[in-house]
Amino acid sequence: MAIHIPRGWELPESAATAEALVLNRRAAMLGAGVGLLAPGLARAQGAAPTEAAGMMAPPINGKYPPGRPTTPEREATTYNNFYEFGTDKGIYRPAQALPTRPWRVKVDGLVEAPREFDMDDLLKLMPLEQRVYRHRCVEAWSMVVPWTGFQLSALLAQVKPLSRAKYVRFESAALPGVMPGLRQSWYPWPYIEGCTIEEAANELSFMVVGAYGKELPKQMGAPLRVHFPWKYGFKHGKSLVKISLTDQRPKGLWEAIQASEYGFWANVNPEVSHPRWSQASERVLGSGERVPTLMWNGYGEQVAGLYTGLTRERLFA
Ligand SMILES: Nc1nc2c(c(=O)[nH]1)N[C@H]1C(S)=C(S)[C@@H](COP(=O)(O)O)O[C@H]1N2
Ligand SMILES: [Mo]
Repeated sequence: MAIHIPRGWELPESAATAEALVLNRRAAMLGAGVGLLAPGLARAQGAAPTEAAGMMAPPINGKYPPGRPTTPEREATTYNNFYEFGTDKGIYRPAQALPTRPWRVKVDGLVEAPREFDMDDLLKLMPLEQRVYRHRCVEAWSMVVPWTGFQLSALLAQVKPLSRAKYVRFESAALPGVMPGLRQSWYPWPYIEGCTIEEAANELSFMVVGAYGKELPKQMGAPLRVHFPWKYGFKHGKSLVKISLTDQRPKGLWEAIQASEYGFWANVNPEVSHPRWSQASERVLGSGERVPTLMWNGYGEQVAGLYTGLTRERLFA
Protein backbone atom coordinates (compact mmCIF):
# COMPACT_ATOMS: atom_id res chain seq x y z
CA MET A 1 0.00 0.00 0.00
CA ALA A 2 1.39 3.39 -0.98
CA ILE A 3 1.31 6.05 1.69
CA HIS A 4 0.29 9.33 0.14
CA ILE A 5 2.14 12.33 1.50
CA PRO A 6 0.15 15.42 0.55
CA ARG A 7 2.00 18.22 -1.20
CA GLY A 8 1.58 21.82 -0.05
CA TRP A 9 -1.38 22.70 -2.25
CA GLU A 10 -3.16 19.50 -1.30
CA LEU A 11 -3.02 20.10 2.44
CA PRO A 12 -6.41 20.21 4.10
CA GLU A 13 -7.16 23.34 6.15
CA SER A 14 -6.63 21.32 9.29
CA ALA A 15 -3.03 20.76 8.23
CA ALA A 16 -2.36 24.25 9.49
CA THR A 17 -2.75 22.85 13.00
CA ALA A 18 0.20 21.48 14.86
CA GLU A 19 -1.51 18.14 15.25
CA ALA A 20 -1.88 17.60 11.52
CA LEU A 21 1.74 18.59 10.92
CA VAL A 22 2.81 15.99 13.44
CA LEU A 23 0.59 13.41 11.76
CA ASN A 24 2.05 14.20 8.35
CA ARG A 25 5.54 13.90 9.72
CA ARG A 26 4.60 10.56 11.25
CA ALA A 27 3.22 9.41 7.92
CA ALA A 28 6.47 10.43 6.22
CA MET A 29 8.52 8.49 8.74
CA LEU A 30 6.26 5.52 8.33
CA GLY A 31 6.73 5.73 4.58
CA ALA A 32 10.48 5.61 5.00
CA GLY A 33 10.46 2.74 7.44
CA VAL A 34 7.60 0.68 6.17
CA GLY A 35 9.74 -1.81 4.27
CA LEU A 36 11.54 -2.76 7.45
CA LEU A 37 8.48 -3.73 9.45
CA ALA A 38 6.41 -6.84 9.02
CA PRO A 39 2.90 -5.59 8.22
CA GLY A 40 1.44 -7.39 11.22
CA LEU A 41 3.95 -5.78 13.53
CA ALA A 42 3.25 -2.32 12.13
CA ARG A 43 -0.44 -2.86 12.74
CA ALA A 44 0.12 -4.16 16.24
CA GLN A 45 1.98 -0.95 17.03
CA GLY A 46 -1.00 1.03 15.81
CA ALA A 47 1.20 2.53 13.11
CA ALA A 48 -0.38 1.33 9.88
CA PRO A 49 -3.39 3.39 8.83
CA THR A 50 -6.27 1.50 7.28
CA GLU A 51 -6.68 1.84 3.54
CA ALA A 52 -9.73 4.06 3.97
CA ALA A 53 -7.91 6.32 6.41
CA GLY A 54 -5.25 6.97 3.78
CA MET A 55 -7.86 8.34 1.36
CA MET A 56 -9.32 11.02 3.58
CA ALA A 57 -7.19 14.03 2.65
CA PRO A 58 -7.84 14.60 -1.08
CA PRO A 59 -7.50 18.16 -2.45
CA ILE A 60 -9.91 20.82 -1.19
CA ASN A 61 -12.44 22.02 -3.72
CA GLY A 62 -11.85 25.78 -3.61
CA LYS A 63 -15.17 26.64 -5.25
CA TYR A 64 -17.02 26.95 -1.94
CA PRO A 65 -15.05 29.18 0.44
CA PRO A 66 -16.84 29.07 3.82
CA GLY A 67 -16.08 32.71 4.70
CA ARG A 68 -15.63 31.80 8.37
CA PRO A 69 -12.90 30.05 10.32
CA THR A 70 -12.98 26.26 10.53
CA THR A 71 -14.49 25.06 13.80
CA PRO A 72 -11.88 23.45 16.06
CA GLU A 73 -12.08 19.69 15.56
CA ARG A 74 -12.55 19.05 19.24
CA GLU A 75 -15.65 21.27 19.38
CA ALA A 76 -17.25 19.81 16.26
CA THR A 77 -16.66 16.21 17.36
CA THR A 78 -17.86 16.50 20.97
CA TYR A 79 -21.12 18.41 20.40
CA ASN A 80 -23.36 16.27 18.21
CA ASN A 81 -26.92 15.30 17.44
CA PHE A 82 -27.36 11.57 16.85
CA TYR A 83 -30.50 10.56 18.71
CA GLU A 84 -29.95 6.86 18.11
CA PHE A 85 -27.23 7.20 20.78
CA GLY A 86 -29.14 9.52 23.10
CA THR A 87 -30.59 13.00 23.19
CA ASP A 88 -27.71 14.91 24.76
CA LYS A 89 -24.83 16.53 22.90
CA GLY A 90 -22.22 14.21 24.47
CA ILE A 91 -23.13 11.12 22.44
CA TYR A 92 -19.58 10.87 21.05
CA ARG A 93 -18.94 8.44 23.91
CA PRO A 94 -21.69 5.84 23.32
CA ALA A 95 -21.36 6.31 19.53
CA GLN A 96 -17.91 4.66 19.60
CA ALA A 97 -19.76 1.30 19.87
CA LEU A 98 -21.06 1.65 16.29
CA PRO A 99 -19.42 -1.02 14.06
CA THR A 100 -18.57 0.71 10.77
CA ARG A 101 -16.89 -2.24 8.99
CA PRO A 102 -17.99 -4.22 7.17
CA TRP A 103 -20.61 -1.71 5.98
CA ARG A 104 -22.96 -2.06 3.05
CA VAL A 105 -25.21 0.58 1.56
CA LYS A 106 -28.06 -0.24 -0.77
CA VAL A 107 -29.07 2.17 -3.53
CA ASP A 108 -32.42 1.03 -4.88
CA GLY A 109 -35.97 1.95 -5.86
CA LEU A 110 -36.82 3.64 -9.15
CA VAL A 111 -33.47 3.03 -10.81
CA GLU A 112 -32.27 1.03 -13.79
CA ALA A 113 -29.43 -0.63 -11.92
CA PRO A 114 -30.06 -1.11 -8.18
CA ARG A 115 -26.89 -1.94 -6.32
CA GLU A 116 -25.52 -2.73 -2.91
CA PHE A 117 -22.09 -1.20 -2.32
CA ASP A 118 -19.46 -2.37 0.10
CA MET A 119 -18.20 0.80 1.77
CA ASP A 120 -14.54 0.24 0.83
CA ASP A 121 -15.46 -0.45 -2.80
CA LEU A 122 -17.54 2.72 -2.87
CA LEU A 123 -14.60 4.77 -1.58
CA LYS A 124 -12.45 3.53 -4.48
CA LEU A 125 -15.19 4.13 -7.03
CA MET A 126 -16.13 7.70 -6.13
CA PRO A 127 -14.15 10.89 -6.92
CA LEU A 128 -13.16 12.03 -3.42
CA GLU A 129 -12.58 15.70 -2.61
CA GLN A 130 -12.72 17.95 0.44
CA ARG A 131 -15.30 20.67 0.85
CA VAL A 132 -15.33 23.16 3.68
CA TYR A 133 -19.04 23.73 4.34
CA ARG A 134 -21.03 25.77 6.80
CA HIS A 135 -23.48 23.68 8.83
CA ARG A 136 -26.55 25.28 10.42
CA CYS A 137 -28.60 23.30 12.94
CA VAL A 138 -32.27 24.21 13.33
CA GLU A 139 -31.42 24.73 17.03
CA ALA A 140 -29.51 27.89 15.97
CA TRP A 141 -25.91 26.76 16.39
CA SER A 142 -23.48 26.42 13.51
CA MET A 143 -20.04 25.12 12.58
CA VAL A 144 -17.61 25.02 9.67
CA VAL A 145 -16.13 21.62 8.89
CA PRO A 146 -13.77 20.33 6.18
CA TRP A 147 -15.68 17.26 4.98
CA THR A 148 -14.27 14.55 2.72
CA GLY A 149 -16.68 12.93 0.29
CA PHE A 150 -18.18 12.95 -3.17
CA GLN A 151 -21.15 14.53 -4.91
CA LEU A 152 -24.42 12.69 -4.42
CA SER A 153 -24.92 13.03 -8.19
CA ALA A 154 -21.88 10.77 -8.78
CA LEU A 155 -23.47 8.02 -6.69
CA LEU A 156 -26.85 8.35 -8.39
CA ALA A 157 -25.18 8.13 -11.81
CA GLN A 158 -24.02 4.62 -10.83
CA VAL A 159 -27.60 3.33 -10.51
CA LYS A 160 -29.26 5.35 -13.33
CA PRO A 161 -32.44 6.88 -11.89
CA LEU A 162 -35.63 6.34 -13.92
CA SER A 163 -37.55 9.43 -15.04
CA ARG A 164 -40.36 8.46 -12.62
CA ALA A 165 -38.01 9.01 -9.65
CA LYS A 166 -38.97 12.29 -8.01
CA TYR A 167 -37.43 11.98 -4.53
CA VAL A 168 -34.50 10.44 -2.71
CA ARG A 169 -35.08 8.76 0.66
CA PHE A 170 -32.17 8.32 3.09
CA GLU A 171 -32.37 5.60 5.73
CA SER A 172 -29.98 5.47 8.68
CA ALA A 173 -28.86 2.31 10.43
CA ALA A 174 -30.96 1.11 13.37
CA LEU A 175 -28.94 -1.34 15.48
CA PRO A 176 -30.74 -2.05 18.77
CA GLY A 177 -27.70 -3.73 20.32
CA VAL A 178 -25.47 -0.66 20.05
CA MET A 179 -27.90 2.27 19.88
CA PRO A 180 -29.45 2.90 23.28
CA GLY A 181 -31.64 5.67 21.82
CA LEU A 182 -33.72 3.08 19.94
CA ARG A 183 -35.26 2.13 23.29
CA GLN A 184 -37.05 5.47 23.14
CA SER A 185 -39.80 3.75 21.25
CA TRP A 186 -41.91 6.89 20.75
CA TYR A 187 -39.45 7.92 18.01
CA PRO A 188 -40.42 6.30 14.70
CA TRP A 189 -37.05 4.63 13.98
CA PRO A 190 -35.19 4.25 11.69
CA TYR A 191 -34.10 7.87 11.09
CA ILE A 192 -35.43 8.80 7.65
CA GLU A 193 -34.81 11.94 5.64
CA GLY A 194 -35.37 12.94 2.03
CA CYS A 195 -35.01 15.47 -0.74
CA THR A 196 -36.21 16.00 -4.29
CA ILE A 197 -34.32 14.54 -7.23
CA GLU A 198 -33.46 18.10 -8.34
CA GLU A 199 -31.98 18.85 -4.92
CA ALA A 200 -30.05 15.57 -5.01
CA ALA A 201 -28.62 16.50 -8.41
CA ASN A 202 -27.43 19.91 -7.19
CA GLU A 203 -23.65 20.34 -7.13
CA LEU A 204 -23.69 21.09 -3.38
CA SER A 205 -25.36 17.84 -2.28
CA PHE A 206 -22.48 15.91 -0.80
CA MET A 207 -21.98 12.40 0.56
CA VAL A 208 -19.61 12.62 3.50
CA VAL A 209 -17.09 9.91 4.40
CA GLY A 210 -14.52 11.93 6.35
CA ALA A 211 -13.92 15.09 8.35
CA TYR A 212 -10.77 17.07 9.16
CA GLY A 213 -8.81 14.95 6.70
CA LYS A 214 -9.58 11.72 8.57
CA GLU A 215 -12.21 9.02 8.57
CA LEU A 216 -15.59 10.34 9.67
CA PRO A 217 -15.95 10.10 13.46
CA LYS A 218 -18.75 7.72 14.43
CA GLN A 219 -20.66 10.48 16.22
CA MET A 220 -20.74 12.43 12.93
CA GLY A 221 -22.42 9.56 11.09
CA ALA A 222 -19.69 7.17 9.95
CA PRO A 223 -19.11 5.68 7.56
CA LEU A 224 -21.48 7.62 5.26
CA ARG A 225 -23.77 10.61 5.81
CA VAL A 226 -25.25 13.26 3.58
CA HIS A 227 -24.81 17.05 3.69
CA PHE A 228 -27.03 19.74 2.16
CA PRO A 229 -25.27 22.90 3.35
CA TRP A 230 -28.24 25.20 2.60
CA LYS A 231 -30.66 23.14 4.73
CA TYR A 232 -31.04 22.72 8.47
CA GLY A 233 -28.86 19.94 9.87
CA PHE A 234 -31.64 17.48 10.64
CA LYS A 235 -31.94 16.85 6.89
CA HIS A 236 -28.46 15.22 6.92
CA GLY A 237 -29.05 11.52 7.61
CA LYS A 238 -26.14 9.78 9.32
CA SER A 239 -24.73 6.24 9.09
CA LEU A 240 -26.77 5.52 5.96
CA VAL A 241 -27.66 1.96 5.00
CA LYS A 242 -30.18 2.61 2.24
CA ILE A 243 -30.71 5.33 -0.36
CA SER A 244 -33.92 4.85 -2.33
CA LEU A 245 -35.29 6.67 -5.34
CA THR A 246 -39.05 7.01 -5.16
CA ASP A 247 -42.10 8.84 -6.48
CA GLN A 248 -43.41 9.41 -2.93
CA ARG A 249 -42.24 12.37 -0.85
CA PRO A 250 -40.35 10.78 2.08
CA LYS A 251 -41.53 11.68 5.56
CA GLY A 252 -38.60 12.38 7.85
CA LEU A 253 -38.43 11.21 11.45
CA TRP A 254 -38.77 14.78 12.69
CA GLU A 255 -41.59 15.57 10.30
CA ALA A 256 -43.41 12.44 11.49
CA ILE A 257 -43.16 13.63 15.09
CA GLN A 258 -43.80 17.36 14.67
CA ALA A 259 -44.59 18.46 11.11
CA SER A 260 -45.39 22.04 12.19
CA GLU A 261 -41.79 22.53 13.34
CA TYR A 262 -39.74 20.27 11.06
CA GLY A 263 -40.92 20.08 7.47
CA PHE A 264 -39.73 18.41 4.30
CA TRP A 265 -37.86 21.39 2.82
CA ALA A 266 -36.15 22.95 5.86
CA ASN A 267 -34.13 25.48 3.85
CA VAL A 268 -32.25 27.99 6.01
CA ASN A 269 -33.97 31.39 6.13
CA PRO A 270 -33.17 33.95 8.87
CA GLU A 271 -36.55 35.63 8.38
CA VAL A 272 -38.70 32.59 9.06
CA SER A 273 -38.70 31.78 12.76
CA HIS A 274 -39.04 28.32 14.20
CA PRO A 275 -42.37 28.29 16.09
CA ARG A 276 -40.40 28.43 19.37
CA TRP A 277 -37.35 30.60 18.55
CA SER A 278 -35.88 33.07 16.07
CA GLN A 279 -33.66 31.86 13.22
CA ALA A 280 -32.16 35.34 12.65
CA SER A 281 -28.77 34.50 14.16
CA GLU A 282 -26.69 31.52 15.22
CA ARG A 283 -24.18 30.60 17.91
CA VAL A 284 -20.81 29.63 16.40
CA LEU A 285 -19.47 26.41 17.92
CA GLY A 286 -16.04 26.98 19.40
CA SER A 287 -15.98 30.77 19.69
CA GLY A 288 -19.52 31.02 21.09
CA GLU A 289 -19.93 34.24 19.10
CA ARG A 290 -23.38 35.04 17.61
CA VAL A 291 -23.46 35.87 13.91
CA PRO A 292 -26.34 36.68 11.57
CA THR A 293 -27.81 33.69 9.74
CA LEU A 294 -27.66 33.95 5.95
CA MET A 295 -30.46 33.22 3.48
CA TRP A 296 -29.95 29.68 2.09
CA ASN A 297 -27.13 29.57 4.68
CA GLY A 298 -25.17 31.66 2.16
CA TYR A 299 -25.51 29.17 -0.73
CA GLY A 300 -28.19 31.01 -2.75
CA GLU A 301 -25.98 31.30 -5.83
CA GLN A 302 -26.04 27.50 -6.18
CA VAL A 303 -29.52 26.63 -4.90
CA ALA A 304 -32.03 29.51 -5.04
CA GLY A 305 -32.96 28.51 -8.60
CA LEU A 306 -34.20 25.11 -7.36
CA TYR A 307 -37.19 26.77 -5.74
CA THR A 308 -38.54 29.23 -8.29
CA GLY A 309 -42.22 28.54 -8.81
CA LEU A 310 -42.67 26.49 -5.62
CA THR A 311 -44.76 29.26 -4.09
CA ARG A 312 -47.24 26.92 -2.38
CA GLU A 313 -44.59 24.99 -0.49
CA ARG A 314 -43.41 25.70 3.08
CA LEU A 315 -39.82 26.00 1.94
CA PHE A 316 -38.23 27.27 5.16
CA ALA A 317 -39.39 25.11 8.04
N1 LIG B 1 -29.44 9.28 11.93
C1 LIG B 1 -29.42 10.53 12.40
N2 LIG B 1 -28.95 11.52 11.62
C2 LIG B 1 -28.91 12.80 12.08
C3 LIG B 1 -29.38 13.13 13.37
C4 LIG B 1 -29.86 12.06 14.19
O1 LIG B 1 -30.28 12.25 15.34
N3 LIG B 1 -29.86 10.79 13.67
N4 LIG B 1 -29.36 14.45 13.80
C5 LIG B 1 -29.32 15.49 12.76
C6 LIG B 1 -29.09 16.84 13.26
S1 LIG B 1 -30.36 17.59 14.08
C7 LIG B 1 -27.94 17.53 13.00
S2 LIG B 1 -27.74 19.15 13.43
C8 LIG B 1 -26.79 16.84 12.38
C9 LIG B 1 -25.61 16.97 13.33
O2 LIG B 1 -24.43 16.55 12.71
P1 LIG B 1 -23.05 16.60 13.51
O3 LIG B 1 -23.23 15.81 14.77
O4 LIG B 1 -22.05 16.02 12.60
O5 LIG B 1 -22.81 18.02 13.86
O6 LIG B 1 -27.02 15.48 12.12
C10 LIG B 1 -28.32 15.16 11.66
N5 LIG B 1 -28.39 13.77 11.27
MO1 LIG C 1 -29.85 19.85 14.06
